[in-house]
Amino acid sequence: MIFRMSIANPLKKLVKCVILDLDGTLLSTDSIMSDVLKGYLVKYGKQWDGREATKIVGTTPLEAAATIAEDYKLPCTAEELISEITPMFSKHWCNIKALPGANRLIKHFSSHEVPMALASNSPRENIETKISCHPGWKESFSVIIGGDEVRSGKPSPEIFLEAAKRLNVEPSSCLVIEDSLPGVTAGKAAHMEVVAVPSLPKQSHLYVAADEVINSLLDLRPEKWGLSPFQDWIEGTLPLEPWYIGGPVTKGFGRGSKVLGIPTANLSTDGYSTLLSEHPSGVYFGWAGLSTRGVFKMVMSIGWNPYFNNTEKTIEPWLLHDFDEDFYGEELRLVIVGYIRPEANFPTLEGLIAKIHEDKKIAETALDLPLYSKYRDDPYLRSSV
Ligand code: ADP
Ligand code: RBF
Ligand code: MG
Repeated sequence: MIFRMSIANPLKKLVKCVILDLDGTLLSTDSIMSDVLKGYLVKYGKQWDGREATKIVGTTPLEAAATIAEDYKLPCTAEELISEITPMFSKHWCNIKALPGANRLIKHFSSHEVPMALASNSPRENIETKISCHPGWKESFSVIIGGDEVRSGKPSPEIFLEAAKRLNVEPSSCLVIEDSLPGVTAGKAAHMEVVAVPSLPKQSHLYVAADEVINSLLDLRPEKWGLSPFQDWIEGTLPLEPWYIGGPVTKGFGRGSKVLGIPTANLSTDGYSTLLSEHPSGVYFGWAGLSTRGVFKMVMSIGWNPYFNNTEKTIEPWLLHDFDEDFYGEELRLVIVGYIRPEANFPTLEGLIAKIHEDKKIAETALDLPLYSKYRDDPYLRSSV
């Protein structure tokens, strides 16, 4: 089937199948991994500092173990580390959450009969255990291949070539979706199309080999690859399972009103680090409740503000109402109901400002749709502290 292309979504290449990586692409394995390693290293009197994350993402279990054993000068071999850590890890297998957009993507491709393969460096048995905790996943994959079923794992193309063979398609008809650099290297070496979804922040510039780099699975546009587009976008917005965040309005960078003419009522991220890390950076919208002033439409960014390149992930809600005074310290409650776009960088400040005004229009209109307007009455917005 041929879909009409827009200028924003030109057709890149036609594919027939999708090959997915698991850890860091569909599952948020990294945070569980860090927790387990933290606990494990304590035994040796060492402290996990998270720096190794970039080095081990996408490597084989043996390579990852060797890196850790070496970096922390552990008195054990990589094999011993794996056998000690596996039982610690397996307790958590069903606590590994699906990444935002993973369930949506799997449902979409399986209902449109796009064959899907799962190709992961982790052993086949572990893959099976991890996906068994997510209803509907196992049945959606025509092919599942683990790192123990090939001679060499990613970055070798072998695992992807084997997946194409079992799917009975040419490698050039496969679209690989990967979060890691070794995975992207493997996909390109297999002569496949590769979409990178980096799992670690601020790394996208490293993924030059990928055919496209997106910020999260929410940004995947299957029609760019000749596949059926997602049908859940409504008037430029993607409805989400609502999520909630609140607290007293704090001082931000002091530039929203001054530099952009767009005030953003910042919330403290204390106590919300897990929630924030679970939501991809990007532009969202919803409803904002101020304890003494009422409920207002709201559009916001979450992230590092690429134009300003902040070091902290912040929440920047712009309430779509003219207030005649500041309201620092007041309790602000947010219900986030939809997604608009990933954060972007802009060549000029005017470009950024114009885009934020476009976001405002999109949010303002969309919030009148019954699907979003119903949350205006959510008791969370009006409840006192
Ligand atoms: P800061 O960097 O301290 O957040 P801003 O220039 O972004 O400063 O201004 C944000 C402040 O402006 C908010 O904390 C709030 O007190 C006030 N404010 C006034 N109108 C609005 C609005 N429509 N949306 C958000 N904040 C507003
Ligand atoms: N900052 C960016 O660097 N890139 C963006 O794409 C971006 N989008 C935004 C969208 C909305 C709706 C809002 C309210 C803010 C956005 N910002 C973005 C953040 C803006 O830079 C931030 O509010 C200021 O840095 C104030 O601290
Ligand atoms: Mg602000």
